[in-house]
Amino acid sequence: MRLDKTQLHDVNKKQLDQHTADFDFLAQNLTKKGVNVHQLVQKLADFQVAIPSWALGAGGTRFGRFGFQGEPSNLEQKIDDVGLIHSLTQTAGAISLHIPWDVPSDYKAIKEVAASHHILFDAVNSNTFQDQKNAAASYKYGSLSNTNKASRDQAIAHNLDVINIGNKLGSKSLTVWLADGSNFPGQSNFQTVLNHTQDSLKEIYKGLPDDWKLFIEYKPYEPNFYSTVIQDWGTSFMLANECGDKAFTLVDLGHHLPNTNIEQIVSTLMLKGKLGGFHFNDSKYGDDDVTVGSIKPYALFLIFNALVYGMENNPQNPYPAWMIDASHNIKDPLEDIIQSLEAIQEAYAKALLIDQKALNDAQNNHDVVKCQEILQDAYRTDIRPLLAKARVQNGGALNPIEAYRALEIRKKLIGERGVNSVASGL
Ligand code: PSV
Ligand code: MN
Repeated sequence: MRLDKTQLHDVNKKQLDQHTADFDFLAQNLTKKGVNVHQLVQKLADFQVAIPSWALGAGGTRFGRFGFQGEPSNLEQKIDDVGLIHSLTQTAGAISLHIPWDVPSDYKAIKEVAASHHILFDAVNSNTFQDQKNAAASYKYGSLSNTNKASRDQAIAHNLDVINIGNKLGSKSLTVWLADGSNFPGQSNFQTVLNHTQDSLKEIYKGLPDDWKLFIEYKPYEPNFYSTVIQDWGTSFMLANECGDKAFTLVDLGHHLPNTNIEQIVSTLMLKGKLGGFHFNDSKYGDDDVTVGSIKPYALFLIFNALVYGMENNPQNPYPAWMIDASHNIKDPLEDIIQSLEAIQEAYAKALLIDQKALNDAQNNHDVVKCQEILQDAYRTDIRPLLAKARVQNGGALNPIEAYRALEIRKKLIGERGVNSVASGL
């Protein structure tokens, strides 16, 4: 289904007076403080986040999965869902595909569907954490790191296939996340598996087109619970460096042990020009299973402060590829993604409000209290009218969740796809 612009316009109309009053009040105050509001809104309007093709259906846990009615059951429908989110938020202008879950059968047709929604194809993701039907070799004991050469070769060949598929769609990057690791002490030799991983990544890197990037994602644990081969940013950074200039580290917010200082990791990587990709989610205990900004919004703001600083001061770092990477099993997935996008934009806007010049002066004067005041002044500003302005300016909804519900989008999707349609995903 597609959104009818006039319907959206009608929903917005009811909230327009209140929005205008809120925006004018905020814009006046910010202008008094020397903020260029127009520029700020434009930056928000330009900020786009890719939606992973696996997050459009209900997620699951190892204890089961509760489906969500009207899930997209093929790639075209997944792109339609991203199109819906993008129409409402104007922030989701790209999709990130997971191969082999989402291999297009008709490339031309799929590209046309995406183009009709103004959706680009962002990084393509390989999958060497599951054995596919009729696969010759198994990944049970690892993929790129496996001591069995046949498994390594198969995993390398798969990544090269993924590059090929992405190339036909216009993607420009490959994300490699490895589940490889061990469950028990002594199960594997740390040096051997790391060497195999390095060699395998170099083989993949050789097949990377000149204008492509390789993103190497890290994760401390799960599905393996004793060791993970690419467990932290240092390992990823080292592997990326050994591969070459087109290889980068990918930071996924959920892939850190509790209380890790992620903003410091981001700063170090950007200084060294090696932050390539970024996955958004939030977590209380581990991994990535809750909505962005729902648990630690202040931490997200501090991370965005590091990202904004890097984007403004580190020309050696490419513009990062942004993606939401969350998958849980309770909410309507589309509503959840809309909430995540709002939280991302909110943290970004607040980070943009930080008076960097004043902060730098306070840092140089060792005025620690002032440093905190500057950060918290930005964080405590209710910037939501700026987000609404950026959305509406691009043709989106003043309040995407309210519009989604007012337009009964889920009900219509169920009508079109049925109650039992199931999306592939994590
Ligand atoms: C597993 O943790 C994971 O969520 C990784 O973050 C990847 O990005 C994603 O799956 C898809 O492979
Ligand atoms: Mn991820």
